[in-house]
Amino acid sequence: MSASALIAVLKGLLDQRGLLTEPADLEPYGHDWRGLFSGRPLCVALPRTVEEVSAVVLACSAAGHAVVPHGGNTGLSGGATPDDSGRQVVLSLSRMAAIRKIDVYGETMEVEAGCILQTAQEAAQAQGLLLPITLAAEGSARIGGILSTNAGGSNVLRYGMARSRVLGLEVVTADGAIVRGLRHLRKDNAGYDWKQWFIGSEGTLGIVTCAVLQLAPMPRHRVTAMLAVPDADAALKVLRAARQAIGDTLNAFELMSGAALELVSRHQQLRLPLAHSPWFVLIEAGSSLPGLRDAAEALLAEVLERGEASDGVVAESERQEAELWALRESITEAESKQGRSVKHDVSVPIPEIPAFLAAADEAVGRAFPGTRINAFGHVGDGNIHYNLIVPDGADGSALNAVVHDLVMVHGGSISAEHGVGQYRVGELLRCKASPEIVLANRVKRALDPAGLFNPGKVLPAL
Ligand code: 2HG
Ligand code: ZN
Repeated sequence: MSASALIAVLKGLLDQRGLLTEPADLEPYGHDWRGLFSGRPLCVALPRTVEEVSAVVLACSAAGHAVVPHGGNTGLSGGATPDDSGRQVVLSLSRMAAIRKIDVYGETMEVEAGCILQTAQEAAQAQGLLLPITLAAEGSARIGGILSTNAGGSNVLRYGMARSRVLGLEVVTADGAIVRGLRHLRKDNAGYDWKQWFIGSEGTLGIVTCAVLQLAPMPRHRVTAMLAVPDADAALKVLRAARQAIGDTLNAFELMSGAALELVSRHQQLRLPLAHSPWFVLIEAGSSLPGLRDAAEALLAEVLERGEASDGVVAESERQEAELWALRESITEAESKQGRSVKHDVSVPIPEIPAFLAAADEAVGRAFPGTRINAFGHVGDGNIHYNLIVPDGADGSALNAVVHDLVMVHGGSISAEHGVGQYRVGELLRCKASPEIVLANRVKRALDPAGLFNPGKVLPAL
């Protein structure tokens, strides 16, 4: 079937606003947030129901055109950007954005894939509940993209990755079948837990259209503190002290280099509440029981006394809390204003963090003088964003190899929370053991034998 015939079929399946074909309308779907990846979609389909998603998938399959699912386009690995063949159909879930149900007894939410994370968070909060997925991009990221990439964020330490919130899923598979698994059950061992195949596989195995998410009680008290620490080793000591003192309440334990915060104060005009230090940590804890603030202040006094931290501030108001978080969450934007960056979203076992950082700094400094290291991350779960701001023309692949080889030496992963997309396919094949790649290819062939969904993402195209 020709491309124009497919467009005519899709027009017939969708309502008036359901298909974009004009170049100006396609433009935002042709590149990622960073402007690193670009492509040319044939058209953008915007279905309103799961039945329409199924019909679009079947039409594309019959016509031999690949489908590229698209959420809020906040990904950092190019997973939602089509190729430049001009043949791929982008499938945006943005019009399937309803919150279908909130169950206050079971603490669950049934939400469609196109719902923006922040909207879902606010709906949970209105019922006195917490949707504990927290990301810098939560104002634009959509539930479908978050689940398809198994997004992380700053609360993984307490609440786990996006995967761990999912009780039920509805997906459309490559044969157009609608698989309805929207169960609100914590316990469900009736056969394979197939929803896990679609979470984190970045739209390469099927289209997530709706999910049941496990919410949590909303902690009524919160405390946020920022500490200056001399080195990464001291940050781990503070983490251990915090785990022992207030561990069951710890939402987030973030690490930021002094260099990262220098970028933030330069480009975002945000003021640091503490004097310069090589490293900083940002700690957030939440509890429904009183006394958290006293415990946090005692913790601060203890780590200052032992010299594990050199300075610290506990937020006095919600506004100050927001200001502390703004520093952490502006790093990505400040980095993009500084220049071209080569990102590494890596994780290592927590005790390896200081040794990994030292080895990577040394190797990068030796092999690529002039590179500016922008290291920060979610140290409480071992995820470091080891980003390098490089001169134009720098060889990104060579930098990746140096950093990722060290990640492997330290027992880590080359993709902690941002997925593989198209950015890391080569490095995944290089770094992951071949039986794991063979297994992944077998799953891909079983669920999507014609390579309909998001070809070239996560794995090379079939
Ligand atoms: C964060 O932790 C995000 O702020 C973005 O995951 C990380 O820009 C990055 O590399
Ligand atoms: Zn992150």
